[in-house]
Amino acid sequence: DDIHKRKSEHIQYSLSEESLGHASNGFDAYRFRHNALPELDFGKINYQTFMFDKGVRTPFLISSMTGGAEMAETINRNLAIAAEERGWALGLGSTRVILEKKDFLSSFQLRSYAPTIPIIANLGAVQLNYGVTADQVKRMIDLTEADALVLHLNSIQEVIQSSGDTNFANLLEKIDLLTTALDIPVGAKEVGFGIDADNARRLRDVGIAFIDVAGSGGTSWSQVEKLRSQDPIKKQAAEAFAGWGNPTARCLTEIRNDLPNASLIASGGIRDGLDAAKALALGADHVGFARKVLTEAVESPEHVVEWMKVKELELQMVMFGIGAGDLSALKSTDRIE
Ligand code: FMN
Repeated sequence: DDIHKRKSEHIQYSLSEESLGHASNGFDAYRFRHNALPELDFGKINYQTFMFDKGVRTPFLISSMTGGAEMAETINRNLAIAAEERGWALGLGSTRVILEKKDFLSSFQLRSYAPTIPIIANLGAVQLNYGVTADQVKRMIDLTEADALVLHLNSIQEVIQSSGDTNFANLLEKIDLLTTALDIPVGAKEVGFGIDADNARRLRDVGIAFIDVAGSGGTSWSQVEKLRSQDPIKKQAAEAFAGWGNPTARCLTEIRNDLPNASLIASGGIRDGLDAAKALALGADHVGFARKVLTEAVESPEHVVEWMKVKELELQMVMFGIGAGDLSALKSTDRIE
């Protein structure tokens, strides 16, 4: 399973409708109650915030996607240029490949395109069971000039992927050692099946500084790997998981309820600025998009920027629609039911 071929196929298949599966993101159960008298100047609505002590123009981020494939270099450059222009944070795809091969390092070196925004490096947590050391992770962070690292938890994906890394035993202990060894914030994310409150607490207890729930409702990694798989047994088993996962909205409400001070990112099936606004109102501090932005990133930075402007306007309109002048007002609104 050549890693570069795999990454290219991930991009290709995750753009197909079938990669969506049929799980819900949970946001349709909520509605905002319109406020006809917002008592606000639309143009003065402000959704700026902070991430890892950096001021950012928006609470949005591009979720960890790609790198290490031919197409990924263009995609990542397009994403980085657009994110810098609009003040979005940028998640990198799994940065493990740069430990293995120097060829694709340039697809992860995006600081020159994105000098001011938060950049988040990414690694499969399971790699800690397959020989990746804290020193190697430090090198990854240096090479990418990242502000933070996020470890992804992708158990089900690894099972369907050919020769996947499926030993997920004793990971908490390894994560604990890693968070102690690093001097930047280390977060944890799923890749589309969600992190619940129990696991958020277990992760917090081993030094995890932020959680990206990456719940269901969007890209389904059992579906993506099903589409790639040549193995008829795995293909059939993957099909049964097309509706698997904890809905993103539910992960947020559970974690916010149990861990009121957790630093929380919402992602997984976020379609638009309305879903994003609901996520913020339900307890998220930031909101991430993956698949939706990928469809623009294969085109050009301008396509990404235009798409970002739509998401920002949708958020601003929700805030106007409920009379929330800034993010703290949106987060404490009682106009969600
Ligand atoms: N998540 C990771 O943590 N690391 C990755 O390397 C990674 N690669 C991805 C590649 C592609 C092409 C896509 C679409 C997603 C990838 N993801 C990866 C998962 C996303 O970060 C996100 O958690 C997931 O797609 C759910 O968000 P969505 O419904 O908006 O797509």
